[in-house]
Amino acid sequence: MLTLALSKGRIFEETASVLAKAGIKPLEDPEQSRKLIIATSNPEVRLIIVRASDVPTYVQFGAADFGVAGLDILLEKGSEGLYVPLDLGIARCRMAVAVREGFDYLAAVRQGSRLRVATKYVNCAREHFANKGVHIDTIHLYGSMELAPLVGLADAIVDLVSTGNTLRANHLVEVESIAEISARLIVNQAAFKRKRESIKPLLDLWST
Ligand code: PRT
Ligand code: MG
Repeated sequence: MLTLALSKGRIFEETASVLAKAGIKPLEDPEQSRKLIIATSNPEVRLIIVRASDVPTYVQFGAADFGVAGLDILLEKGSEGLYVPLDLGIARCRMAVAVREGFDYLAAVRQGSRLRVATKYVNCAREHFANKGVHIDTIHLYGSMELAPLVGLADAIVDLVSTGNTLRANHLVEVESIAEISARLIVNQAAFKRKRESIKPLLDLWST
């Protein structure tokens, strides 16, 4: 039996076509069902539904053999114990720095001001600004980062942007791009050795 860890929402939706390539069809829709373990048309493959940021944890500990995780999550949490063989090219976006319209970010950086940065990607933010030589205080949020600059909680945010609609709707502007993001297949290293015969054909299908 192979266990694949996925998160609901865009990762599940966009992974469906990748799974279909290998003839794997979930027997229930996780958006409708409350089940956290979902059987598939392939009796040897089941899905577990977890929070996006928990996918690497399940795979690292071998509770799932493989999973689909955004590069954002991997950059933030590291990928120790994981084999990351494939960029699935789905759930694309970019990690970026954004500020309130009218906030003079370049001037703040030039003046060496200490910036307050709200984000769920604290490690990525620290690394990005350290590389620029900009001092920051990070404020760790779990969602709705876009609100922080509007109510004076932060000068800037580090968040994911795809269409840019959320930034525009909240009068924020992107001032720097940090990384291009897409979803990666991650595999437990021990499982990859032990279950190579069942995992390898899937990897071959998905890498073409
Ligand atoms: O929502 P929840 O708190 O449960 O978890 P999550 O937000 O981590 O999961 P989910 O399903 O929203 O995202 C899963 C993965 O999808 C992320 O880890 C990314 O790798 C990828 N992804 C791709 C995105 C986006 N695009 C994206 N646009 N994740 C989030 N967003 C959000 C972004 O944070 C911002 O609030 O969408 C908003 C911006 O979108 P635009 O189109 O308005 O620019
Ligand atoms: Mg989300």
